[in-house]
Amino acid sequence: MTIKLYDLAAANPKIMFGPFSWRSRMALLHKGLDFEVVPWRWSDPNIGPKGLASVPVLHDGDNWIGDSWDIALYLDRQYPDKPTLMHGAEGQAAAQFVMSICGAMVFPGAIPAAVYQAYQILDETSKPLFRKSREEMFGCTLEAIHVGEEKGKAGLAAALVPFNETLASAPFLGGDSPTYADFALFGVLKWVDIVSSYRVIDDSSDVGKWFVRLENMYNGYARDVPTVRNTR
Ligand SMILES: N[C@@H](CCC(=O)N[C@@H](CS)C(=O)NCC(=O)O)C(=O)O
Repeated sequence: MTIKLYDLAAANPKIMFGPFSWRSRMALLHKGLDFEVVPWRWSDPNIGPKGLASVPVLHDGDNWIGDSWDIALYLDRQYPDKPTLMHGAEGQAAAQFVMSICGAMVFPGAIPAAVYQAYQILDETSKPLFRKSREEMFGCTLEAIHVGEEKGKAGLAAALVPFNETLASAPFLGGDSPTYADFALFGVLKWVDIVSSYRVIDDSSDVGKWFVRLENMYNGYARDVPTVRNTR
């Protein structure tokens, strides 16, 4: 049975943009496993026999896994003969460090550009659920968080400074080839990229060049997905 990965979908189900799900998508691609992405909306029922309430969810045989980090650990454990996502404890620590920086800096830098744009592409049933949960989380309205293109680009660029410095001297956070540390950051940026009406990432920066490098890998999988800019 083909592996299934549930991802967050817009009103147009071809547009799937969950930041954590993108971490898992890249992990599956890196391992060279066949998989199918299943669109899931905020208004849909919980997923699988365990009633998992957030995406990504990975369904592989009898296994249902409902957290992106657990999915990464599972894939390396279950498929040790495929390319590794993390080289043991050292690689896991590096990936967790990147995830922490994403939580502390990259998400806060990206949210003003992305969150209201993400809301606007949802189906009408999901919109109020998303608005309520996010407004409770941020303590203000989605409109109050939202910034336009100039501030959106500048806010994200400021949050990416440490990564620019790293990627100026290595093609990937993992060194010569990507590891889960790369996918942890890429997931957040692909979310912003998919939901935004303009290209938020500066393609001329070292992070921008790295982003394009990853988009082009795995037969251009990430490059070729539907976004709000290429899908009507
Ligand atoms: N810790 C989870 C977080 C996943 C998460 O927050 N997913 C969001 C989408 S970006 C979600 O599915 N939210 C649904 C909800 O809260 O109802 C992971 O890394 O997989």
